This record gives sequence, structure tokens and C-alpha cells, in this order.
Amino acid sequence: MTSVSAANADCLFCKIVAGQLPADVVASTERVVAFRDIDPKAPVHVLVVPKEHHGDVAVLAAADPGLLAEVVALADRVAGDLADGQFRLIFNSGPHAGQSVFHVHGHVISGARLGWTPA
Ligand code: IU
Repeated sequence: MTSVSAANADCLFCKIVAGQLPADVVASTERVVAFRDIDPKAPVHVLVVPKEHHGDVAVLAAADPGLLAEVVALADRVAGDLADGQFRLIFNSGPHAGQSVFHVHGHVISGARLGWTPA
């Protein structure tokens, strides 16, 4: 788990939230933004990100469970807007689980009938 702060100068997703790096934004709320993954693994592959910096989903859940609920709600909205409303929501947590950006993000995977081969 990593520490919480409003923004992290070295964080890629903080820079996207701040508009300092481009992203294909598909939806946003006051506290959450959703943008397309640059390396999509499904017809719909969107990252849903709290604007505030939290390192991973467990840190976010402990610090602000309401914000985690807002992340899930925006994931549901995106899957409904861009696909049939059915989706997988993945939070890679830690490098061994595949996390490479240490600003919590939910992968919304949708738009296809999904297999189940996570390992
Ligand atoms: P991960 O769960 O931390 O591995 O997910 C990070 C994702 O961020 C990964 O799927 C990348 O393709 C994606 N991404 C992005 O959308 N835009 C970027 O500029 C970079 C990574 I770097």
C-alpha cells in the first residue's frame, strides 16, 4: 500500500487528471474520471480513476469508501454508455498482480463475451 495525497508530482494519472497529459476521456464526475486505456485488451477497455491520488484500491477503500463507490458507479455508467452494461472491473493491486501505475484505477472491460483466464 502507498500513502495518500491530493496529487503526486511523479504520478502519470495525476498528470492526466490535471490535463498535463492527454487522454481520451469518455466520462467524468466531480471526483472521478474515465478514459480509454492506450493498450486496450477488449472492445471497451476504460480506466476509471479517482481524481485524488490514492495508491491502490485498498488504500482508497480505507481512506474514502464513498469515493470507491463513485468509481464503481462511473464504471457501471461507462459500460452502459459504451457497451451492453455488462462488465468486468479489475483493480490490479501490487506489481505481482500486474499493477504498473500506482494511482488506483479500475479497468472496465466490456463489449465482448469474456473468458476467464486471469493467470
Ligand atoms: P495497471 O493495472 O497498473 O497495469 O494498468 C495501467 C494501465 O494504464 C495499462 O493498461 C496501460 O495500458 C494504461 N496506460 C494508459 O492508459 N495510458 C498511459 O499513458 C500509460 C498506461 I504509461
